[in-house]
Amino acid sequence: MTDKRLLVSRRGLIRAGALGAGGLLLAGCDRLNSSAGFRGVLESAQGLHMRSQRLFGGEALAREYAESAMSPVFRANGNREVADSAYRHMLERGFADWTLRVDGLVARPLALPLAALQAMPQREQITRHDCVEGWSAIGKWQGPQLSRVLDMAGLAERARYLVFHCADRFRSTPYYESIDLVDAFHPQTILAWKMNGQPLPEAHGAPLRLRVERQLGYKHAKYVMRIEVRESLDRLYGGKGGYWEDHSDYAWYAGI
Ligand SMILES: Nc1nc2c(c(=O)[nH]1)N[C@H]1C(S)=C(S)[C@@H](COP(=O)(O)O)O[C@H]1N2
Ligand SMILES: [Mo]
Repeated sequence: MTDKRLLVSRRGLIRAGALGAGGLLLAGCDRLNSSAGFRGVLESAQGLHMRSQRLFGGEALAREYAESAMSPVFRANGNREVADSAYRHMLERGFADWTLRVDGLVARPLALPLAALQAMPQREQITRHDCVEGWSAIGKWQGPQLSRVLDMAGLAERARYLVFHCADRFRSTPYYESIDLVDAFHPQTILAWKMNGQPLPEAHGAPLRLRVERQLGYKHAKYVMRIEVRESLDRLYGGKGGYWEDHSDYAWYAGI
C-alpha cells in the first residue's frame, strides 16, 4: 500500500527509482519489472472496469502497417501552436515541470511527470489517421497504454467517460474531447509522447496526445494536460463531449 501511495507523487516516483537517469528509457521495461514498487502498481489493476457501453465490436483492432507504409509527410492540423503562456514556459523548459493530471471519479488522483509516462511499458503502433476534412496519413506512435494509467488511478464505480482537457483554444474556448470506457481500455489507445521515432513536436501535440485508433482525427486530442473521469458529459462546455461536437456538427462517436 505504501508503495502505491508513494508512486502517485513525483517524489515517490523518484524514490522508486523510476525517474532521473538519462538511460532509463532504453531499459525502461526491465527496470520497471525489477522494481517492487512499480510491480505493485502494475499488478494492482483492479479487475475489469470496462462496462458494456457498446453491445459488440469493442475489441476490434485498427489496422497496423509496416514501416514502409509510413507517410513521408504527416500534416499537422487544427492548432499547431499553443498560445497559453504557462504552456510556452513549459515547452521552453522541455516540459521538465509538466505533469499529466488524472482526476475526477478516481480513487487516487495522479500528477504524472513526462518521465513517469516514458518509464512505463510502451506500445508502438503504425496506424492511419483519418481527418474528416479529407486527408489521411500513416504514422508511428509510441506511449503507454491509457489503460495502465487508469489502473494506477483506479476508476470509481460510477465512471463512464474520460475527458481530455487540452492546453490550446479556438478563440477563447479550450479544446477538449471525450471517449467512453470501451475506447479508454482498448489496447491501441495510448498516450503518445513519440511520433515517428521522435518526441512529439509542438505542431503534433507536445508533450502528450491521445491516440484512439478506431476514431476519426478530431478525437485524438493534442496538448493533453488533464484527464477527468466523469459519469456524464452534461454541464461541460456545450455538453456534447468535444470542441467540434459543440461547435460544429461532428458526431461524438466517430468510430470508423
Ligand atoms: N488539442 C487539439 N487537439 C486536436 C486538434 C486541435 O486543434 N487541438 N485538432 C484535431 C484534428 S481535427 C485532427 S485531424 C488531429 C490532427 O493531428 P495532427 O496535427 O497531429 O495531424 O488532431 C486533433 N486533435
Ligand atoms: Mo481533423
